[in-house]
Amino acid sequence: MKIDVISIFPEYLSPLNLSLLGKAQSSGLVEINVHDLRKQTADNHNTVDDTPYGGGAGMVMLPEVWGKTLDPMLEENSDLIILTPAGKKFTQKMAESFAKSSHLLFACGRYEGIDDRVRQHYCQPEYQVKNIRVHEVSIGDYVLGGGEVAAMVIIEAVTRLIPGVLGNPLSLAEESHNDEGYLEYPNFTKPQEWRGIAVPEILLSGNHAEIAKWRKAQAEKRAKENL
Ligand code: JBK
Repeated sequence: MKIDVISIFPEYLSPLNLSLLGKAQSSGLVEINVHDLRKQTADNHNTVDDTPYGGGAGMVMLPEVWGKTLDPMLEENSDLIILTPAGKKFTQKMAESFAKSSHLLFACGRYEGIDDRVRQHYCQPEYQVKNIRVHEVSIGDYVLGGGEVAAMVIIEAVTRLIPGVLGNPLSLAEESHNDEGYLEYPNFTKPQEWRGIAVPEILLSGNHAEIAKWRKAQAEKRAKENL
């Protein structure tokens, strides 16, 4: 899978070279390139934004600098992902779908976002016929300084689903067949008693059917409490 990330703070994305993703890159399973949006600016000040038409607070990113940056990167069969608090909420289902793509391109906006004509432009039929899909995605209802961290969240969730990226493929199989509530039961390891608190008896019983039932009940209880 090829991943391009466009940002005015490319250094902010350096964690992508660490850990699991660093290994996935050296092994050739994933190729990540981070691009500086300011490389395509036309003026001495490297301007990337301007005041919004219609007034209001903040600044809006200029469409032309995005167009110049994206045009040469958008080859056939690409998913352009625009990070915005107004986007569709990111889910595991979306991660599974993006994991099947050959090319993900993340547009990280800063300020009040990117001029909407950028999205409109790449949604046009000439791009659709090239199998270029545009997605506006949000990782949650809170205010971030920009889309960089959101892009990293999505990249981590997606790349670990690529065969060979995860160290232990068994943990993937377990997640998928348990689907939703897979991480939601409480976990325990050694020692059997810690600071006066014992591990629930059932987990020491060796009765796998009863353990599965107990975990499901615990997960449901937690889900209710966290509503
Ligand atoms: C937020 O993806 N997001 O969730 C996001 C992207 C850019 C700015 C934001 O405030 N929430």
